[in-house]
Amino acid sequence: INNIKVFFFFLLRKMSKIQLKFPKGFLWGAASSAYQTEGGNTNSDWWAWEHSQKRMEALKKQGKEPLNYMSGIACDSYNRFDEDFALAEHLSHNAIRIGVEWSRIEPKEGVFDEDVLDHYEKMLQSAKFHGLQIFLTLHHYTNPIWFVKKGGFLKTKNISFFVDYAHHVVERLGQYVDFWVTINEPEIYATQGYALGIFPPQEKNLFKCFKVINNLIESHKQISAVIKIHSSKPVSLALNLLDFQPSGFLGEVAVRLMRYIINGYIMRRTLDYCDYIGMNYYFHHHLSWFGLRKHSHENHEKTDRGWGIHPEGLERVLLSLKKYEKPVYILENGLADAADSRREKFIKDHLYYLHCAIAKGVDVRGYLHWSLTDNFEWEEGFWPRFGLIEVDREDLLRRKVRYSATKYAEICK
Ligand code: IFM
Repeated sequence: INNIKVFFFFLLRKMSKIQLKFPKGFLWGAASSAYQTEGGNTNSDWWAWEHSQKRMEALKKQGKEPLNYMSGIACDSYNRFDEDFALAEHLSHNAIRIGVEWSRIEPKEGVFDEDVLDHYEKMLQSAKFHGLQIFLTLHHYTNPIWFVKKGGFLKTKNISFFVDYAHHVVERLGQYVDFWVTINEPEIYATQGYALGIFPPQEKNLFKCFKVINNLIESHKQISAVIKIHSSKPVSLALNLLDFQPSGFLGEVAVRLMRYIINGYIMRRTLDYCDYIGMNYYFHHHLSWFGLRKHSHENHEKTDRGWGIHPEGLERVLLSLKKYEKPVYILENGLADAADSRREKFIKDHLYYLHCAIAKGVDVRGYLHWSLTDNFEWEEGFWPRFGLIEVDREDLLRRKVRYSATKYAEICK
């Protein structure tokens, strides 16, 4: 019956301007992270890496200008957060995902900067003032330098430092937070940093990667226990879930395996410590036989980063979560699109398939587009433009609302 319903929705949508109804209380908004927007995070391992000789030389060898790959002042959101939240309100958002930066809050081991905590309190108050429910991320790829010197997440005994920091944040800022996000994309953090050698510390060691993943899982468990004591608000991680599609019998086997390992490993081990499922959706992989994979077909439409656009995959991923019987929030979904020529359709198509999943019984309660503003896209620097709002780097970081943002605003409204 559900399939027939979805089919007719599809037909009607093709034929007319049908309005899809989303559940009451659905959260609409955008997401960002501290390091990618704040600027000036000099105590962070990423900052140290961006300025390292090794990194600069590697960039020069590729004919790239190192300055374009340094976060620097980023979007200056450390100072301009109120302006950004006002724009989100103006765009009819009712929720926002933001982060706090550990290396600012605890620049030295055991030293918590009260001025910085006061600053973050003002930031959260501002988000509330602008009518936004807050998803607060505690860890989004970056660490204090002192923590990394101790071995970072490679060492199980270091988990306690992270938990201690989280404890401070929960006690000090918890009253403003509606949803906790402990760790953003632990699997991406670990694979990019410890298996593929892309993020700092640029290791290529599967054993270390696995160790880091397990220590992040343990960190999440311990922090969720702290949150249970000091805050009544729901907690989850932000997992980057992929859509895998098979071709041929061997492809089917590969897909099942990948779904079990890549999407399932952290999920299964943390589910009892999550009140909701927080997920990011960007990728589709077409598997023909084990080990051989393609992002998407050659001629498929792609984002500026070359990622295939597969909105229908979102429905498949969401349906795979139904069995867990937990509310789901999309904590990130977006595209690099400097010309803003694909974003409106991208958003509408993803929301259409999200709605299909709801119609088939998945309890999806919110959608946060990545990202509110253009920002520092990690190893790629500033060129990928993910923002609903452009940040003009040639004009004092002036914010300019993109056309697609106004179309998304109509839906939010
Ligand atoms: O910019 C990143 C974000 O920090 C984590 N998720 C994916 C985004 C786009 O690459």
